[in-house]
Amino acid sequence: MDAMPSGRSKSDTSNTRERSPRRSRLLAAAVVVAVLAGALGTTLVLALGRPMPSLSSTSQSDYTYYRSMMGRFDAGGSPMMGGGSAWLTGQGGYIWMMGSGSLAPEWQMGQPLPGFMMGSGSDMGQVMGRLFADAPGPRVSPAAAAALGARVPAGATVHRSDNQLTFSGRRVAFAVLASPSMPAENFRVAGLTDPTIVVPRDARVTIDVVNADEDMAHGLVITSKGTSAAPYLPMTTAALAFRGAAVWFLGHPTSAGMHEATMTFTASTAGSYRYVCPVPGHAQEGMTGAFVVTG
Ligand SMILES: [Cu+2]
Repeated sequence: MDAMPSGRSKSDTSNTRERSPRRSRLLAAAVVVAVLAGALGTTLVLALGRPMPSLSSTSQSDYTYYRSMMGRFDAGGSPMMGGGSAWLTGQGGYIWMMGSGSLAPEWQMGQPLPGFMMGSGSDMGQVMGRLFADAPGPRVSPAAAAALGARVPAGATVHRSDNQLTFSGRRVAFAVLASPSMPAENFRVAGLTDPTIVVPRDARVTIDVVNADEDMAHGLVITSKGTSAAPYLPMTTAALAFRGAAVWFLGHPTSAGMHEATMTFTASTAGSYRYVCPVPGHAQEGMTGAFVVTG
């Protein structure tokens, strides 16, 4: 796994999102908190301006794991744990780190992870993969994952010469393996690599995502735009195409198996979209493909 992909341009890492009025109003208060929090200053300024979604029932167990992991940092007497500790361990910090059905984790949009979490590592995907290796949730064996990545889903037609997978019905379900062919960064779907996926409008889409990479976090997000504007950080310029169309990241495997998560959404608007791995740099390295909703 090449932790430092070539071809990054400095401009790709700039944060071009617009500040909302709500966020602006909160800036003054956020700066005060940021001073207290020291190393987490930038984190807090950005995070406090966001709406706070409620956690779904499925994310509650993740949140419990998250709080316990962050508590270990706190107990270790990390120097950053001044005013930032409660915030980062709380729901705001959880969303900052883990994302939601509509909000990207800030670290996948170019904000640095807190230094105390990075340790001696420098690659955010590797750090998150390691921190969340023991996170709760479904696991699959490597053999079962390989079978999922090769399986042609019900109701789908494989067009191998076009590298395309086409669904005809309104019930769409398929599995995606993230980075099964290391060191290549790509997705495996129905035996294809980064295929174009075609579904009819209003299809109810369920995607099973498995992280098959031994030392790296990966995710799968369907974006409203292509990746060309910000190839290193696609989520800085592209919103989610459909609410819920995101598995922001999965930790790397352990002896318990590979992490698996499921997203479900309705492909309500015809158009051409992209699926990407939102971890910085991964789409640029090849973890992306077209997602087409026919009218
Ligand atoms: Cu990835």
